[in-house]
Amino acid sequence: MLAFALVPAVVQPSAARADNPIVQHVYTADPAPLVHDGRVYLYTGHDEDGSTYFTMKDWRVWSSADMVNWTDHGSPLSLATFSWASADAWAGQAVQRGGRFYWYVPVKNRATGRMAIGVAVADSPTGPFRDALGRPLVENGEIDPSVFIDDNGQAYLYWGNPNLWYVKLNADMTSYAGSPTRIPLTTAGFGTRTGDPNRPTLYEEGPWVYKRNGLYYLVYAAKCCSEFIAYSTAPGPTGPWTYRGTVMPTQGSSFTNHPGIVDFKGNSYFFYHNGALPGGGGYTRSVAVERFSYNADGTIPTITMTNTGAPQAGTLNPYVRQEAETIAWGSGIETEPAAEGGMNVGWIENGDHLKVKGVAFGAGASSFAARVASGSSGGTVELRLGSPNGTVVGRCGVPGTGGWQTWTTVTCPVSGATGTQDLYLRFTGGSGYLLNINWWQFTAGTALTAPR
Ligand code: FUB
Repeated sequence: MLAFALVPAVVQPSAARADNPIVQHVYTADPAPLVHDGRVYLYTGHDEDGSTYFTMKDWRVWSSADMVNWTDHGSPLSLATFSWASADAWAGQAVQRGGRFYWYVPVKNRATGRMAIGVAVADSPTGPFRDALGRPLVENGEIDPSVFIDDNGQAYLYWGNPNLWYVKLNADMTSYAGSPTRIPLTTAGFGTRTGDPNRPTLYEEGPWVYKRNGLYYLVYAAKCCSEFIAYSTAPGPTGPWTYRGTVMPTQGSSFTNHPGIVDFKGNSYFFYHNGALPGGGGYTRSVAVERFSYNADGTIPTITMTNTGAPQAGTLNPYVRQEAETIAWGSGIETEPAAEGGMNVGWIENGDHLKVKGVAFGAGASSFAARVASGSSGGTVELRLGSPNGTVVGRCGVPGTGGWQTWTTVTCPVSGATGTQDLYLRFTGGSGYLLNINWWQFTAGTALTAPR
């Protein structure tokens, strides 16, 4: 934890909400999910606290094995990654190819003052990402790149507002063949917009392209400036597109919305953003997710925003090390890079808590260990079931360790934690910041020894 003067403002969610939006401690926008190796990685933008414009400086990565407990991987990509970019870390998408991860993002080119598309590359889905080219991949003043790789290996980059463009990417994913082509925005392809003679169709921005059962889907934000999500389909990756209607109606307090769709563990998921957190709105957005099923004819049903979100896909194992920043709902906390690696939860005050959903204790846990640090006099980690005020199954004292990144492992006995439960780590103590927590792990059975 840094000096208190540098502490960011905390987004304070109300305790009564359920588990959607999926991140509570920062505002997130423009979701781009990617399934890799049994997890869904979620790439988002980041709206600054109190923002009054799309003042966006970095992107964030999150991941989950169950769609409800999300691990914060911090910010492995920012404007600073692109030496030629000056502003506007807007909506992008990451894709995987040949063991590498390519993240396409729109940013403002300092030299031209126009929006351009940059591409960053990494060897892991969580980065670190580096600028692949040292210059824009393509620049025509338009935004919101989306990449689709067809079954034959041909990759396509789509982007645009107010137009819609595509170009064929080469196999290196960082160069392209031919020239960008403008997709005809016909009313047959993209619906009819009334009231704006300059924009006769509904297409606005945020394309998301994928293929399912041989049909190509193009999902997008429609009709500024109380956007809804619409989609079109085509027999091929470049069209001709046919307008298919609404995926998500206009709803909530954000005037933009932004789609991302993946299949994960046998179900389909629709990611979007809204202004549903306290302080939320058009420039302080939050990413949320809903599970859905395609209709039998392949059409997408109308999906509405909820504050419950997707059901949990599986359970969480408390008997392996879990990162403290794996959270279903956080109240009052922040995260930061940990000196030991990864992220830790910090800025914890009396009464703050973390919810971890669907924890499979099975026959029972006997002890709890946590990796903690405290630059003050510490506090207590209460282990509660079902709610922040639910049954206490353990209490772990945390001493002052001499620094917010001076880590030690504390253990405490546990009793009464059986079956599958929502676990709450509730933090108590005096005034001010109490402690940081990096990871935790329960031990099964009756022994009261720490697992490490
Ligand atoms: O987040 C900035 C911009 O708002 C995105 O690029 C658009 O898709 C809209 O969501």
